[in-house]
Amino acid sequence: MEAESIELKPSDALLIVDVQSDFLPGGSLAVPRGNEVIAPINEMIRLFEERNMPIFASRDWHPPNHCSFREQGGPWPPHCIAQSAGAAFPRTLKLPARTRVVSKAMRPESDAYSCFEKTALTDQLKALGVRRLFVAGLATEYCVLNSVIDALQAGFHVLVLEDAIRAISQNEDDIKRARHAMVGRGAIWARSSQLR
Ligand code: VGL
Ligand code: ZN
Repeated sequence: MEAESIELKPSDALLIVDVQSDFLPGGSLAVPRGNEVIAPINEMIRLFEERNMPIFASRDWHPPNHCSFREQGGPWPPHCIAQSAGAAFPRTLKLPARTRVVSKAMRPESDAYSCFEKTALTDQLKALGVRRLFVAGLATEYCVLNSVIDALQAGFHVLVLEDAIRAISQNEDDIKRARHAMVGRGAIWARSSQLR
């Protein structure tokens, strides 16, 4: 059976979560097959560009002494240090110049998996009249999960594009748990090829 198509509406926005070089193969906190999100995201960018609809890209933008780094007692290797090559969006990701960039977790003492945490994203979206978000990016069980939960909490309709997200964990149960946490709160699971 063919999946239903999803018609884009003027009140939609695309939210690309943390597609940064450090999260791609070869990066310091590589998400396995993270590079596979780029092609479907580029296709969605094209659709949103055609209609001149909002495109947001979040980025992890840590100071060199960030609390999530192992040297500081955190769980992660250093990654996405502000201004570094690893924090940059990859050249293969075709972000238009008008993309609204949301930087997060910029202070040494606090981490933020959600791009809504201590950012102006909710206000920016509401100011643009956005009601529905198409979410893609990295990583499924961290920043995608927490951003989707906060988006739903803020009252947005959320579609998660399953072919345009990848997880750090390769454990199917972890991935299932993340999906259930999103769908259980009202997120819609979809594929980028359904967008029209
Ligand atoms: C992320 C781990 C650490 C993410 C950010 O973007 O999912 N994961 N920092
Ligand atoms: Zn981080």
